[in-house]
Amino acid sequence: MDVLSKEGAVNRSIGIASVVVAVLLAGSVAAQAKGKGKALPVEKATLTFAPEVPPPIARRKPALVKATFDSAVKRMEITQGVTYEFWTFNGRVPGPMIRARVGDTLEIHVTNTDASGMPHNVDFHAVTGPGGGAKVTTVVQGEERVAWFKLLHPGLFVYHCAAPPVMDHIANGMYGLILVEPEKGLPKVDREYYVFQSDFYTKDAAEDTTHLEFSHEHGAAEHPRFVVFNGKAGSLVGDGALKAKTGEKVRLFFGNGGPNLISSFHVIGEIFDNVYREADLVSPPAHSVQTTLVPPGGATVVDFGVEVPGDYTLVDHAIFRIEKGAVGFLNVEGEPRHDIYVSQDEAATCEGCLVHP
Ligand SMILES: [Cu+2]
Repeated sequence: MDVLSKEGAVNRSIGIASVVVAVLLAGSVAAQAKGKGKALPVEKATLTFAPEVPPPIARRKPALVKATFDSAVKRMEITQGVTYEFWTFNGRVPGPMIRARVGDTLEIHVTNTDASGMPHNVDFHAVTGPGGGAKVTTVVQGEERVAWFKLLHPGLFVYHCAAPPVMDHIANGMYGLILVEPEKGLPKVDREYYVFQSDFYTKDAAEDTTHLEFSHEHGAAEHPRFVVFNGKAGSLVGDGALKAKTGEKVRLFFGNGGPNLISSFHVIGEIFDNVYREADLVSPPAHSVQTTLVPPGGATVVDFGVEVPGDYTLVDHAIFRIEKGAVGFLNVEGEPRHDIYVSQDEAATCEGCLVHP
């Protein structure tokens, strides 16, 4: 099997463990895909980084969907001019987004290139079984583990590292989203984006510092220095802003890694046409919603049409958090709609305004 062909990085016991896992899944799609019985189509997952979303699933039958997650520590900006040692999946925060379909089997390869020697793993909230897969995907530097998980429930799910201490692995950036489409897929929209909120905790430092370090103590006290979208203050500002045109329907796949804060997710100037509350893609969505709650380890899917051109602001409506980075923009281009939004005077911007550019 391919797990054994990896250039000596995988030891024999891991190979045997993988065989055992595959045998235990005998009769399952994973075993079938390995030549026992009717083969399932095998496809490599299209992995995207926020704010990009993998394309909708066109097929209407189950498949074996393969993905590889590598864990590593990487120094990147957390806000302009200030770096932080993030713990990452595939070198980014949040990690890649996976898109699959209910009934698919996820074949996940988990590797570790973290020179610190820390173990890492993946707990997929989309997975049914102990630890969401964490228990069978724990790896240290140079190892690879493979596991097969049948995706029994549709929904938008968070995944995260759950190696001990779990709060440190989440607080440092090891999370992301997996979308499991319902059998018939999701209603078509014009644009889809991946937005992920999280809070970061750093040691006290001088105002002019250019590097910040993690503080477990501030995490335990739930005292964040940053609350951000897509891993960095300002990731959805300026050139990073999301884009749309008037008349289009926009969908946001929104997750919250926490580790501590519940998001009161709101888009200033918009009302959500559809909210798939708690990312439940089975029940009918709620309509005409202003703000929706997204807990740590939870997600939501919101759809809205954009009618009026201009800048729309993504916030956590626990509004002090915009000073900690929880603000982003959606720029909408198009012709004015004076039948919907009109004023006597031109728009004016207040000095220092963080939400109305
Ligand atoms: Cu980890």
